Amino acid sequence: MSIKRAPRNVIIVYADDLGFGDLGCYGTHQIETPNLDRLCADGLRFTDAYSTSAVCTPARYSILTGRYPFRNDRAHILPGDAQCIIEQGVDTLPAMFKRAGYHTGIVGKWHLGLSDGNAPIDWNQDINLTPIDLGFDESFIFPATADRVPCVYIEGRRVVNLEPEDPIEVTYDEECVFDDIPTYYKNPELLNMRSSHGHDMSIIGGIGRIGYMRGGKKALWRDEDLAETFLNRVIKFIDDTQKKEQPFFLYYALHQPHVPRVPSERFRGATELGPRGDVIVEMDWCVGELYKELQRLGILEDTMIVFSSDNGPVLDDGYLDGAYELNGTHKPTGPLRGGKYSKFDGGSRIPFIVSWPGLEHKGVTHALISQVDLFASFADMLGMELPDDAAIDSQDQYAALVGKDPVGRKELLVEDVTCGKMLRSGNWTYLSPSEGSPYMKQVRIETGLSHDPQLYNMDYDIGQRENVAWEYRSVVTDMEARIRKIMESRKTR
Ligand code: NG6
Ligand code: CA
Repeated sequence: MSIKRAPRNVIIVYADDLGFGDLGCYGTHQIETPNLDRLCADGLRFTDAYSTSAVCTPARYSILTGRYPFRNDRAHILPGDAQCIIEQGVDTLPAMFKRAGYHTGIVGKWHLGLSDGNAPIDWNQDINLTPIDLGFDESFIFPATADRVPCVYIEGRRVVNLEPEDPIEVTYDEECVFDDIPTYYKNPELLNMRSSHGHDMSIIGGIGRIGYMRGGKKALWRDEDLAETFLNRVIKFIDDTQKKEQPFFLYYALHQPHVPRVPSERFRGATELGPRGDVIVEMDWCVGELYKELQRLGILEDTMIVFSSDNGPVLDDGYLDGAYELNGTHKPTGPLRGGKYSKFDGGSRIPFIVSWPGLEHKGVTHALISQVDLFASFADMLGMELPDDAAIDSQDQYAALVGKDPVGRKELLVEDVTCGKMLRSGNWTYLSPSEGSPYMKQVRIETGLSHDPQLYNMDYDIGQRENVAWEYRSVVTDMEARIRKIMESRKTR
C-alpha cells in the first residue's frame, strides 16, 4: 500500500458535450469562464486528456467502471427508459470510495439506464436499480439527458414530487403514442424552441423531446431550474457530509451545454453566442458556487476537483437555438478536427483540469491520460487494492494526475459514435478503417469514418489534416495490432 499526501475529498465535475476550445483557460476569448479559469490557475490543465468515447453513455460507463465501452455491448446512447447497463457485480468508482470509508454521492445527469430490466420501469414505484445500488450513498439525478423523457428528477429510487393521482407513463415506441398528450406535430403552437432534427415526440415545457411521456405534471422539471436545482443538491450533499465528518466523493454530472440549452433567466443573454454560450457561462457559475462553498466550509485545501467533459462539442444537436448561427469565430473544439460523435480528436479530446491547492506541480501538462484511469488512480491514492477483475482498463496514473509524471499513458483507446476505434499512442493518432459516412449532415460534423486507415502525427498536425498512413505502414500495422490486442484482453463478466 502506498501512502501519499492526498486530498481528503474528491469531486468529479463532468460537463456534457463541452469542447476542448470552450473554456477561457483552453483558449477561447468569446466565452468568459472565470471560475474554471481559476480552477486551472489552482491546478493542472491537461492538453492530452481523452474520454473513452465521442458520445455520452459509453464515456460515463468508463469513468464509473474503469472499463472500455467495447466490453459492454449495451454501451451506446440510451433512451430514457433503458435498463441499467452497468453489469451486476462489476466494481464501480463510487463503490471503491465507499470501501475506503467515503461518503459518496451523485448529482446530475445519469444516462446509464435504470432498473434491472426484468420488467419495464414503473416510474411510480421504487426503481429497483439506481445509482444507490452501484456505490452511491446518495443520488439525485435525471435519468438520461435533458432532451429525453421522463423529464423528472429521481432521488434514491423515487421520482421527486410525484403525485399518486397523476402517475407517469413513458414510452419510446413510435407506434404507441398516448393520444391525449401534446406532441411536436400535433401541437406546434406549444413550442418555444423548434427542433432541427429529431426531438419531435412529447412536448414538455415548450420543448420537443425524444420519447413520449404522460402524467407526472407536478414532478416535471423546469429547464430553467436544472442548474440551480442540481447545484443546491451538491451544496446540501457537501454540507451534510461535513456534519458527519466523513470524507466524501461526489460525482457532479452537469447537464450543460447539452441540448436543449435553456439557461436560467439570469444567464439568458450572458454571451453573444446564444443559449450555448449562455449555458457555458451558467455552468462556469455553478463551478464558482461550488468553489465558494468549499472555501466557506474551509475544506478547499482538502478537496480535489477534477473537471472534464464526457465528449466533444456540437453546435446543432437537434434544436434551432441559434448555436450555429451565433457562433461567430468561436471554436468549440479549439484546434481539433471533428466534434461530438467523431473519430477525430474533436470527439473525445476534452478539457481536463485537476485542481487542488495541495498539488506540488501546477500549470499545464501534456501527459496522456484517459478518463478511464481515474478509477485505478484514485484507488492508488487511497491505498486501496483492487480485485483482479475490477477496473480492468484503468491504469494507475495518479502521478500524472498530480503533475509528477509528465508522460502518463503510452496509449489509449477511443470509440466514435459507431464504435469505430481510434488509438492514440505517443504522438500518433490512428483511426481504424470503418463503415459510415465521412460527414454527419444534420449536426455538420466530420465523423472521421473512412475505409482507409488514417494516421496523424499530433506533434505537428493537431488538426489531423495530413493522413500519413501510406508513409508509415509499419506504424499502422503495429497500431492495428495494438487495438486487437487490447480488445482481445476481454475478460469475462
Ligand atoms: C442523439 C440526439 C442528440 C443527443 C444525443 C445524445 C437526435 C436527433 N439527436 O441521438 O440530440 O441527445 O443523441 O447525446 O435525437 S449524449 O451527449 O447524451 O451522447
Ligand atoms: Ca454528452
